[in-house]
Amino acid sequence: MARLVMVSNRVIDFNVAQQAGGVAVAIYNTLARQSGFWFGWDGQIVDSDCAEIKVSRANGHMTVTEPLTPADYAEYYLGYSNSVLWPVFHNRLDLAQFEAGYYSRYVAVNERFAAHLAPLIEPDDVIWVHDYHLLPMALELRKLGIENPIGYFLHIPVGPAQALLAIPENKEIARALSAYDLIGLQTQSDVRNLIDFLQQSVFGRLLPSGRIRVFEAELDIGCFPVGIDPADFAFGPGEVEALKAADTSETNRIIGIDRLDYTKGLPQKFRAYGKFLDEYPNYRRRIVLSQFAPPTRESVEAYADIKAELESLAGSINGRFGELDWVPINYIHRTIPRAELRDVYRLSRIGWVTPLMDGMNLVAKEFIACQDPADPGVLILSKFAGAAAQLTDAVLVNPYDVNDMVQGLRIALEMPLDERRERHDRLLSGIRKNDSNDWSHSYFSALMKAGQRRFARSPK
Ligand code: GDG
Repeated sequence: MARLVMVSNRVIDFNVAQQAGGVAVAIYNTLARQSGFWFGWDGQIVDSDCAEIKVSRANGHMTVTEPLTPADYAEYYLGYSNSVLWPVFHNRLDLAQFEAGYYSRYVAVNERFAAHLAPLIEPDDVIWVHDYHLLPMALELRKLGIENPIGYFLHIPVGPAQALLAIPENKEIARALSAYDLIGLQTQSDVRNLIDFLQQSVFGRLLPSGRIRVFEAELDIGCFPVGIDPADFAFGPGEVEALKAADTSETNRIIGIDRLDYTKGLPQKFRAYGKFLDEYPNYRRRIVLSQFAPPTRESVEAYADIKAELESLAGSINGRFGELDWVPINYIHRTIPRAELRDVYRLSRIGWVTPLMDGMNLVAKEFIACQDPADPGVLILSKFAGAAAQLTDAVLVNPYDVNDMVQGLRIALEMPLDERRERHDRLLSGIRKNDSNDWSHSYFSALMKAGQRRFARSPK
């Protein structure tokens, strides 16, 4: 079988517990099943131009990593990736910072990664690049003569073409995309938006085959919704009993787990929770919202703003409704160990996942996987998460509409057991069917086919 070379901005050490972040979780699960290696940044920032490349092997897995310089970190990572591409693709043009210098550093880091990766590529390797940090990777690898199939999967959503067209380098981005054999996206709506963008930015032409012609290339763009591995969240014999015995809480826990990101709709969630307590006083003392919000990209201004806003909202709700023996919001701004996630999900009656826009959202799927089928909790899910296209049996809400959020919470809290079971049953079978294995297999085989088509077309 072909070796799979995964390329992503951040490589997570297979030796350490997994950290927060959906992309790492998805790649980690795939490489646990297929031979190959994982290439990217090791998370270190080193003040030197002669970056040292590290090869590590652990439990049969290989990673090849290198550090970034402080300027790379500021301009490639915090700058172009997280202050331009992330907000624009999430349709937040108001938060985009189009600073001079960001783009050239972004391309330079991609060029350097490609120069370090190219010598490691063998003829039968299949290269799978992940996410918005590495959009130009295929173009840079092609310049170095790499002819292997190269696929790209974008984990984030694709906002409307009008937003993408505002990026000063939008034509360069379209050209960079055209160097891939296959572009994978999370939803059909993302596929439509990207095609629309390519048509408007560089006169891309939709072909009868469904592919799109961009410059000289014929691109495949498809929808491959990322899944989880439900086995990661399974409970062994006796584990649930021990967990329940240790749980002394008498309130119904509502769980939120989101990186502290402005796309995750956390202030909207807190405001809706405050309104709910106001309108339904009989629920006071009976529920607690436990919101984990691990820190992320803290040096980007927009992230510091959201942190301050949330702290103030949590403080004012607790101040207004709290009692000596009841705190309505339990707000935790730390990363929790992955091993504990499963228990927290299981002990919660409600999973409250209401991003303003999200590529997929794995937390929604993880919550479902952890529930007791005989007495399951209820998932409240934003209509604007990619996951909503699949998880139609969740209580779907509009996070911008505070009344809809309040009613969603009420419906979830009051849902009868029969209905909870039926909904959970359908949700769980969907998650099992479209799991992470299915995601990587279907993407990988589509990439092999797309690679063969390009090979057949290229001049001999
Ligand atoms: C991107 C896209 C897309 C969270 N907090 C902790 C923790 N997590 C884990 C969760 C989950 C993952 O991180 C988060 O994944 P999401 O999918 O919810 O969100 P993003 O990080 O924004 O991921 C997203 C995803 O890529 C995959 O394609 O779904 O739309 O934005 O697995 O459990 N894990 C630990 N401690 C925490 O505090 N250990």
